[in-house]
Amino acid sequence: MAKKDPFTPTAADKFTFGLWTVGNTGRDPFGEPTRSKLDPARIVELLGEVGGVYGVNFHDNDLIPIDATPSEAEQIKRDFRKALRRTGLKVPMATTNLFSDPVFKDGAFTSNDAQVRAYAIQKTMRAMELGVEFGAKIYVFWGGREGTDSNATKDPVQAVRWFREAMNFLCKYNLDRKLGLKFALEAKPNEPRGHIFAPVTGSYLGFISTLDHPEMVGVNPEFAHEQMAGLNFPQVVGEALEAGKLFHVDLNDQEPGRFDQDLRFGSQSYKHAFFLVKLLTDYKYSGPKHFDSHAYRTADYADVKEFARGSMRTYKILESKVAKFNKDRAIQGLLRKIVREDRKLAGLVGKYSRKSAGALLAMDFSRRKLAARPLPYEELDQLAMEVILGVR
Ligand code: DIG
Ligand code: MN
Ligand code: MN
Repeated sequence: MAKKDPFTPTAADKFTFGLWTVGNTGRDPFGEPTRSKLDPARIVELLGEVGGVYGVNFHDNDLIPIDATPSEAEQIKRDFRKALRRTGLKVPMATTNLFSDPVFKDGAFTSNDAQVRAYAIQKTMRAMELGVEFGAKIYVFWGGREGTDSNATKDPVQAVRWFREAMNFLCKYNLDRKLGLKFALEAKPNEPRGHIFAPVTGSYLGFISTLDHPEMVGVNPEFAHEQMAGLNFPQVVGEALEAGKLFHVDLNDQEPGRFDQDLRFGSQSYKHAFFLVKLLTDYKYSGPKHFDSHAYRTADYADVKEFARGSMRTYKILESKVAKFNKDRAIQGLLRKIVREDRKLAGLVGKYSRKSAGALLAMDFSRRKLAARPLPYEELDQLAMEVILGVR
């Protein structure tokens, strides 16, 4: 009996891809498509052929072209539903395309034109219904066009207020229609706008608390987007997890200082990828793991399938390395040594009182002694690297 490959994905991993990811036709700002356009049902079949994929996500217009007639839309939905049934794939997440059509050239929810803002809300309500029709439970908002190319064109204060107005309206629509969606806001610092509003996940973590229904809204951090902003993705996701707001996550990869490459997960920054997988594993993240990425423009569809397989396989390989890290006696010994708790201080600092403030003020801390404490971080990082490099 052939030994089971321990890195074979299953639906239990909740790996998902967007129709637009494996369906990416290779077009870029400097070149025409290198792959034929596949219809949604064929993309679902392709993911079924890859094996181990849990679900497929879509923007409204990935599924139903913006100018489709009602009968064309019904046919597309019938074919898509049949392909989902045949492959067993789910639709965990849906979202709205508020960035492709020229009407959104100056933003959607933050357009300077009230009619465009209203149309964007209307389009999103319809897209929410479409997502729920296929079982989506999470609804992502990525404001690709919400921003400026010149600060002269938009008041950043007003932009936040317009965005909040749209989100409050749509939260109420979600409640009113009992759609049961959880909203996940996705940040990106730039591209396609020179400066996108809410550039990083942290911007949204602050914004959510100002909404009428903050409980309904979380974040969808994307690896490449935070890297584009020069941030440490595992730390970004840690903040979202701690806030109870990690509703979804977009996995891919990125080289520093470049356009949004949406590279295959783990193909560049595998140290950050390792610590991200460690965080999601240690904190038992149970949401979808969405590969919002695409194959190189040079790939044909056979290679696109390899891209999808490689994305999931790398995640599973890193999971096995996290298990090694968490069981490694030398590493765990060092971790126990470097973190020093103090019960007396915890009682003092953990809960303010005049008494505790007085006691703290009266304390004598020996700075020199504290500064002299050994912190074997080189040793620890080397051991971590040896796990990642596969020699431990
Ligand atoms: C880009 O990273 C954005 C769009 O692809 C989509 O709106 C969102 C969902 O993953 N990510
Ligand atoms: Mn991206
Ligand atoms: Mn994304």
